[in-house]
Amino acid sequence: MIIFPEGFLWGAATAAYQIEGAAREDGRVPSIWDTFSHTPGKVRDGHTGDVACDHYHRYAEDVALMRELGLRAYRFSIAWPRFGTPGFGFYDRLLDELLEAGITPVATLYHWDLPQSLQDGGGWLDRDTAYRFAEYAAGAYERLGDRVATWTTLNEPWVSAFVGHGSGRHAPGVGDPAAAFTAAHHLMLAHGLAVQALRAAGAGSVSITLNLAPILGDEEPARLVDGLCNRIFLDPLLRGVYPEDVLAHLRRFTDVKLDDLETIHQPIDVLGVNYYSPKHVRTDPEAPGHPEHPGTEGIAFVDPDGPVTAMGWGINPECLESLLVRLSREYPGTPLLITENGAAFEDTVTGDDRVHDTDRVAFLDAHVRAAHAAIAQGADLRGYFVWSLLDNFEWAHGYHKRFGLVYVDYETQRRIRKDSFHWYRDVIAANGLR
Ligand code: GBH
Repeated sequence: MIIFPEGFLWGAATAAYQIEGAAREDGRVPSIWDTFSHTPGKVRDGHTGDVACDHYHRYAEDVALMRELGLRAYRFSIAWPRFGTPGFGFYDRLLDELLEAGITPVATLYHWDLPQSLQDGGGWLDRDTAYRFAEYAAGAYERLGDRVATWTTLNEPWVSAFVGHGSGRHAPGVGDPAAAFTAAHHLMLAHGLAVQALRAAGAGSVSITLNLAPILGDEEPARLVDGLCNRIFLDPLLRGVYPEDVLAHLRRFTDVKLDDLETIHQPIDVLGVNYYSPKHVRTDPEAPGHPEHPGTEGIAFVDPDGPVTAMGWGINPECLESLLVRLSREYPGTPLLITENGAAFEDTVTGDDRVHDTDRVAFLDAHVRAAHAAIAQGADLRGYFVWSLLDNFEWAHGYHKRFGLVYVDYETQRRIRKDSFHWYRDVIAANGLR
């Protein structure tokens, strides 16, 4: 038997734009993802988050599913575009429902839905956006702080910076290396200012979630790419410095003002880790570099040679284990939460109304075991959240990729529990697996 520490936080995660819908209700203002998804050619088949899983109206049914799963915690995001509007009351209702069900709420303040009005003023390329974010954080705390257990400032600043501004595959769709690095720094500043604002308002537990990827392959390029993906956030957040090699990239591409490290280096109570797959690199003098990794001329990003998910991402649970062990050794003293782990596969509903997602069960099973192995090696891991509770709007892939424990029929909004839902319920009930 593999048994987790008592009080281990078994959870599931979602994000506002991916599930809520109700995009024009109760005063919600447009975000960069409304603009982006409504721009032809940006999202597969022109899908948008206008309706999504209609969770804004169906939250009670969805919390009932969480209760049935036995979730100890639920990680959701608050839509900045609803802040200061009557629709913000949605989070009052959601939180009350969660607490009623005995589920611990973990709230993320920014999961990529920047108000379009702020984008029009420069978005993350403008320092001022970081100050606006801190004001929003304080205001959200004032409204909801009595019921949220842990506040997460940002979800995956790497994606906001380098996918949003480097390759432009995500909103706001900018393709400019200078913009990517500038956004990365301003996101870090926003985090630091928001932590200060949350603390001043009385918040107890504060965190940030990073997507971290072990980099496999030739040593020299692996080290460089590790800097650009992982240490560029870990070191300022947890050590108060930009590593020398990363600083060289920042300085090569941008003249943004960088002397904010004291502000960025705020103590946090827990580090959220989103883990999906490692990246593989190789030295290749011919390689042009990768738009999401500016500064990688001469480095080839290669496809994994083992099994992959429907996203084409390699399946590698050992890398979750090594990542957690590395974090606990190189950045000791900060408890860890796996705030996302999961996989998309081609799910089909069978005649008897079931979804036999054996591949997802195997994926989750292997990663839960890897998490346990990391704990056995001393990693201070406090919880594990599956991405995702529900199938949802998978950004540029629209509704074509399904990550949920629960299948969503987007025609009827009917929810169908997948086999992985039943598997996870058993894991939570046993606090482990055999
Ligand atoms: C998360 O981001 C998001 O937080 C969430 O909203 C989203 O729905 C979920 O994941 C699923 O996509 O091409 O093999 O090198 C995921 C961040 C960064 C993970 C890029 C995969 C590329 C893997 N992703 N990474 S690979």
